[in-house]
Parts: sequence; C-alpha cells; structure tokens
Amino acid sequence: MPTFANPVLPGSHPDPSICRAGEDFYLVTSSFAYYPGLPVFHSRDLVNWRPLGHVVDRPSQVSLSGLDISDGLWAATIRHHEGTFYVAVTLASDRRGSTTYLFTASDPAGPWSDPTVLDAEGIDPSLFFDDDGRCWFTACRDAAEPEVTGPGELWMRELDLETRALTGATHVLWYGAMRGAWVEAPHVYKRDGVYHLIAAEGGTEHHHAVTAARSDTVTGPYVTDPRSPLLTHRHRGVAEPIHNVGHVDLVDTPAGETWAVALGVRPVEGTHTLGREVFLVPVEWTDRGPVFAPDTGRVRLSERLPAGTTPPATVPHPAGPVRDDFTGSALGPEWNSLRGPVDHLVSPRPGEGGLSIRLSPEPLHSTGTPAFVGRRQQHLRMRARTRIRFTAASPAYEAGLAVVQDNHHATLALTTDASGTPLVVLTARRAGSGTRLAATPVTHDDLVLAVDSDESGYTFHVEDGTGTTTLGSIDRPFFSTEVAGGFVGVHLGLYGIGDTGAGEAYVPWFEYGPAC
Ligand code: 6LW
Repeated sequence: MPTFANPVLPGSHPDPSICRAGEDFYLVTSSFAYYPGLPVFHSRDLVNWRPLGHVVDRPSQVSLSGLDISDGLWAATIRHHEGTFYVAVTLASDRRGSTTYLFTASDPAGPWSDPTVLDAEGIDPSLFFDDDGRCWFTACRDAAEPEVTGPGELWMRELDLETRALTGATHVLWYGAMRGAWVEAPHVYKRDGVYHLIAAEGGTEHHHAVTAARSDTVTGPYVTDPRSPLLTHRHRGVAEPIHNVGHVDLVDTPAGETWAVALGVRPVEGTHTLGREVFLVPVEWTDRGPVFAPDTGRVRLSERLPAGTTPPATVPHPAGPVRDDFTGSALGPEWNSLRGPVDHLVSPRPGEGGLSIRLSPEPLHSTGTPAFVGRRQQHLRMRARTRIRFTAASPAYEAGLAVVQDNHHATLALTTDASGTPLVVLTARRAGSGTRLAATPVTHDDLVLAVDSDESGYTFHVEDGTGTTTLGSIDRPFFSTEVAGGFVGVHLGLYGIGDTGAGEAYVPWFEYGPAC
C-alpha cells in the first residue's frame, strides 16, 4: 500500500487548521512573534504542502512589537465559505492580554484584509458555518467556576458576517471530558444532522489529547463522547516516536474520506527541539462519532496515502542541502524575522545576490526587532552552513550564525579582539546572559560558518579555506522546549549586532539540509 511520511510539515508549525475549496486544501499554523505571521500552505493531496503566503504580511495589520517570542499569533482557524476565506486568530500577550482578530481574503495566497477585532474572550478561536449560512464563533476561556468545572470552558456566539461582529447570546458549550485539564482548540463539525465539538485537552505537552462532545443543536447542550480521549499518545512509552498528539482539525476530501491534521512532537529521550509539527491522521466517521487512526489508534511516521491521491511525483522535503543565494528581490517564504519586517536591516543585494546584514544594537533576546532572519530547523539531523564576510570594528560588534529556541540562543560569530585580530566566537545565551564557549583567531574575514545537529547536540564549525575547525558542541536539550520553555521550535538564522551605521556583513549564501 502506498504510504507517505509524517510529519507532513516538519519543524515548528503548531496548531494546524485546514479547509478545502474544491480540490484545493489550505492550512495555517501558529507563528508567535515571528514575522511574517500565520503561514498559509496549499496542497492537492494533503501530503505535499507548498508555502503560499502569510495572512499577516504588513506591520499595519497586527503589532507584534514588545512580545516574547512565544507570545503573538496563536492557533488560527481557516475556513472557506461562499468564495471567502476566513482566518480567526488570537494575538496572545502575557503583558497586554489577548485579542481576537478576524481576517478575510478572496484568494488564500493574499492579500489578506486588515483585521477586525472581535469582542471575544480567551484563545483558540474557531468558526463553523451551518447549513443555513449562519456562522458560529467558538473559543476557550477561563471557566467561571474552575473548582466545579475545570480550568477552561468552550463558548459560542454567532458571528454576523455583514457587520463582522459577534452577536446574540453567549452559549457555554462544554468544559471538556478530562475536566482537571485545560480544554482548548475547539472546532465544530456537522455530520448526519449531529453537531460534533472536537477539542484538545491535557495541555500541549505529554498529556495532550483529543476529546469530543455532541449535540443536536449547534448551541448545545453538548454531551461528552464517552470514548474520549479519542486520540492521544500520553499512555505510550518512550519508544513511541511521536508524542504530545492533539489539537486536530478535520477536512473531507473530494474522494469522500476525512483526515485530521494534528500537532505532535518527535522527542529524543524526553526532549524535543524541532517544535510541534503537523501530522496527518486518517479519520473514519461512525454512528458514535469520529474514529481517529481506525486501523492502529495512533499517529504514525508512515501512513497510508489518502484515497484518490497518487504517490507524490516530487520529494516533499529535499534529501540534501539547499543553498539560498538570495538572488530574488525579497527573501523566500521560509525566512522569518522577529516582530516585524527587517528590510532596512537585512536585505538581498540588488543585482549581485547575497544578503546584506546591517548592524543593529538590538540584541537577539530583546523584545524588539533585531537584525536577524531565521528559518525553521526541520530535521533532527541537519547541517546549516553560510559564507559570511564581515570585519568588526570593535569587539562589541558581531555577525554570524544563530541557533534560536525561545530565549535560549547560541551564536557563532565573526568579531574581533581588542587588538583587532578577527575572531570567531561561540557563545551560548540564556535570556541574554552569554557564556563564551570557545574562540579562535581567523586569518580571513571571509569564512564559512556551520552548525550540525544530531540526537546528542549541536556542533559548530568554521571553515577558512585551509581547513575546518570545530569550536565546540552544545547538548541538544539546551535547545529543547522542555528546557528553554515556550511554544516554538529551533530557528537557524543570520544576525548582526553593533551600533547603527557601524558596518554590515555580506552573506553570499546560506545552506540548510538534512544530514545522515
Ligand atoms: C495554543 C493552544 C496551546 O493556542 O498552545 O496548549 C497555544 N495549547 O491551543 C499556542 O500554540
């Protein structure tokens, strides 16, 4: 039986939401404080996903400034109704509280509208279009009586599509099946006249689970599906390659099947670095409701292809390194900055190719917009290399390669010592406080900086034309969510720090790919 490889979107792509328009599937994932925000992907077969654009690609749409990396754009829902695409999303902020935004587009590739702010409490907004065309908004919020009901509750109000405002009564739908655990990520589906409310419970870590309730009317009352949890890996042992499975969204295919996109992680000895990834799971509808992974009851690394699709003609994820020469007028869709555009700091050199990185005093751990662009690490075993030319006028100036996981960073940077000798320095930083792990003088200011990773750690190298020097390694758990905290996965990137106008680095190319 032809199969595909899970995850279908490797690397940090949490909280997937999916919809179909005709033969086309569209998927959005969370992007937190990375910019542009809310990547949109397109697929015809649910397996091969191609980046299409971003919902948030203008700073005027949403302000991400001042946010921690794991705050920002959380858990969007994408839906298609009568020619319009809708995305509802939370802008989460520890300090400012959360805001719910609604965006629309006639083409999911964009442009997406400026947002409408919805008067909605909580996180994980979702939309359901009933047969009569009415739109119902759901989200989760703190429960009014947590000691009785559990910490969270799912609620619903009608969304008036004309005025783009919530209207009518608030309906409290459900407190979840596991009660003591947070209930979130609600989505409503209608099947044979029954409304099914599917949610995530247990928190987004080890106890993550899919639970369900059903009702004859959209606004409830919803009755817990006694089979809950319908999907979880929390009972599986350390040998299980996929954990933390949950936060699903369902879609029907033109061939009449239903599939779920779920988030999950691939830990190694209890810690994961790549973030929460997108897994594709078969679903079968029965009289009792949806059955996830009916054959095996679990999410698998190798799964049967959806019916009606042919084995992919192209390899979805490159087998070797892919080099970016930055020859386009803008960076490719895999590149992200933090909290806003950085064209004034990091930009392709017109005509020439390569990237200019102008120094900026903003450190990587700040809540501003540093001179940084990064791409997701998508393979546990990988290698990233970059050629860089930079002459630091002061030991306080540096430019190079960065590994960023929330507030845990490592940098491999070209700088100088006080006497003006160029150095390459490896530094590990926790929330800005850095430990210099190694330094080596270099004879060139034109070098290749490299990092590779495997199950045990990240190893940093410098190539100067005469040979390769390995500067050191950092244990993998330092870059894991379990140690660094937060909601994101590792980004690999390029950065420069120094006084404004004090110089720029030139990066002819950056290369990333899986390693064996
Ligand atoms: C997301 C929520 C969650 O909104 O993490 O714990 C949040 N679960 O569903 C960010 O991904």
